[in-house]
Amino acid sequence: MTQRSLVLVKPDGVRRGLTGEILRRIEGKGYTLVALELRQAAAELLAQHYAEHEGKPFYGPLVEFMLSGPVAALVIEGERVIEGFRSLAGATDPTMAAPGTIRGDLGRDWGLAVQQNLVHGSDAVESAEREIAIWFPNLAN
Ligand code: DAT
Ligand code: MG
Repeated sequence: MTQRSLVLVKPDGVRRGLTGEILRRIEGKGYTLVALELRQAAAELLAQHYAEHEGKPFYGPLVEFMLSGPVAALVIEGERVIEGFRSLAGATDPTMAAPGTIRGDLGRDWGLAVQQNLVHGSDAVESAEREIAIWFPNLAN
């Protein structure tokens, strides 16, 4: 089942120069890049992107962090890419993320909040469609 997923290299990943390493893992796995853009996200776009988390205690700090610098926004495509990328990314908390994953190998947890976990990846077909429409309206079907 070929799918598309919306992936973000978050500001910590771009700042730390890990964009290439993260792309290497995605391409190495065999997923195809459909879109790739370095972008300073606007607050309104992030509010749409993180609408499911509005009202949670970490929402404010999360949006603030995502505004702190450019993100690399990607659409990737491949067989079961939605769960496949989440598997590459590892658990949300970098300390708990398995070695071998992006967050497990490269995530930093000391003195940082959990939200600085390098990457975002869509978690379901519906959220991928919603997120691709937000970030890349030209690609929306
Ligand atoms: P994921 O990014 O693994 O899909 P999520 O959708 O539950 O995780 O949360 C979105 C982001 O919000 C996550 O990447 C980091 C941040 N976040 C989640 N839970 C958090 C918490 N308990 N404290 C601080 N930040 C959190
Ligand atoms: Mg999520």
